[in-house]
Amino acid sequence: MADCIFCKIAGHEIPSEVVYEDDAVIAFRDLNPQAPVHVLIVPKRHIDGVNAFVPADKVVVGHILVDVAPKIARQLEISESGYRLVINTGKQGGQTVDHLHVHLLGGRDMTWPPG
Ligand code: DGP
Repeated sequence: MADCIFCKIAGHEIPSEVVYEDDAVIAFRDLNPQAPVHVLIVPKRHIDGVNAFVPADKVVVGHILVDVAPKIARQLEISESGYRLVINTGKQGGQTVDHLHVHLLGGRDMTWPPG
């Protein structure tokens, strides 16, 4: 999608620190990390966010949660210590980029609820 920053990152038009990539997904370090490990896992195909899901999105969302997130956690050695997966949705949910992304946060103790 034109003017979508994460589409541009997915297309390697804008540089990022990629930690994982396959045909459907790219994962890269957050520009403004909130934890020692802060990675954004993003479908390459543009999806606005959770409210825009259609049934076919189950495949890529399932891939992110079942395959990619735990793989990156192992790769970055936070699998055993623990980590948090977050999807901010809409204005009050704190979503600032309208391209679906799953935050993977770890490397420190998390507090609850998030502020
Ligand atoms: P959210 O607030 O849930 O929409 O998270 C958006 C995140 O995206 C935020 O933590 C900062 C990050 N971000 C925004 N622009 C860029 C960028 O150009 N590169 C990278 N690596 N991260 C970005």
